[in-house]
Amino acid sequence: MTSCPEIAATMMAPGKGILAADESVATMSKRLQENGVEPTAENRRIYRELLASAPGLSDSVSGIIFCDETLRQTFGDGTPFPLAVSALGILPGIKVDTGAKPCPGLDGETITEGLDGLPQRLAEYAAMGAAFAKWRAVFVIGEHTPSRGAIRANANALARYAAACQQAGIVPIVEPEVLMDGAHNRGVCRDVTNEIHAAVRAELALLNVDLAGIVLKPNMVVEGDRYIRPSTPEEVAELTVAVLRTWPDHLAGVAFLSGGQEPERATANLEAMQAHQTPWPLTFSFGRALVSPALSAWHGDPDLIGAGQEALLRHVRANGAAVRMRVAVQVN
Ligand code: 5MM
Repeated sequence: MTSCPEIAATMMAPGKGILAADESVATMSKRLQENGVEPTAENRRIYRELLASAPGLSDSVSGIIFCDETLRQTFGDGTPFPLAVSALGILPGIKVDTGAKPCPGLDGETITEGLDGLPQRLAEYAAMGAAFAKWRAVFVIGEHTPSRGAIRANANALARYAAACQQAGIVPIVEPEVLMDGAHNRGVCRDVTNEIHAAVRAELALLNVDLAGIVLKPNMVVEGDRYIRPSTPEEVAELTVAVLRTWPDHLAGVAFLSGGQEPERATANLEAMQAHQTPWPLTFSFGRALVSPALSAWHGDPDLIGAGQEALLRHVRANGAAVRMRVAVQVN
């Protein structure tokens, strides 16, 4: 059996990132409808097959995160998704949280759920071929948020999830996301992200999670979407890397979420990060910044599957190229 550190190293292969195609049924249905596509299970399946089968995707993508529905579906030729993507040289992953729900006791804040029965679900996903998993905790910057209670509760849940994954031989992607919503500047985002990462690290340590066998999926440190001046890629990179330096050298790697940034901005920020020397690789695990252009280009038209794939590949290649800038820096 391949160990978690070995799988994590494959996920962080030089020049590659991870595609987040794990929208829940509700989110995916909403996005299909926004693009004029009927939100049926079959249309969700066709769309995910469009993404996963884009020619040459594995040149820049090491893994794809799916949701439960997709993992149980098949390609048009009848091959189950996990086996089909494995045959294409891509690791299949599974989102195992069941969503961020209102947290009792914490007005307006959420706790991500999904721990009940998790070991059993992980065993089933492993048998289906899943190599890694994902769990996302969500934090909102407000006048009094995120509270210490929300940070501690979500950090603990992330650690329990991560420990359960490693016990099942599945690499956990640990995703603490500070949303971009708000009028705060990037310094506030840095401070909040720092506090959350410290809590997550402490909880991971208490449950003996091996950092060499996890992939951290954080937000970039950016200003809120209602702040007056957008930060430059260099400013984003400097603060983001400063926060990440609090993680030990043996962390397998960092794969950023895009968080609603324009695709070009997310890529430029990722590229700027590569100028910083770090003990772990920095890559992408974008959702919207990769799949939104593909969804708009396809918009449910069977004749436009190729156009959807081309839109995906354009963005995937751009991010792969951004990540390879670092490889060039390291080699020289
Ligand atoms: C693809 O969206 C993921 C699942 O979202 P829902 O459970 O809300 O439907 C999401 O967790 C995603 O993997 C991360 O937020 C990263 O995606 P972005 O678009 O922020 O890069």
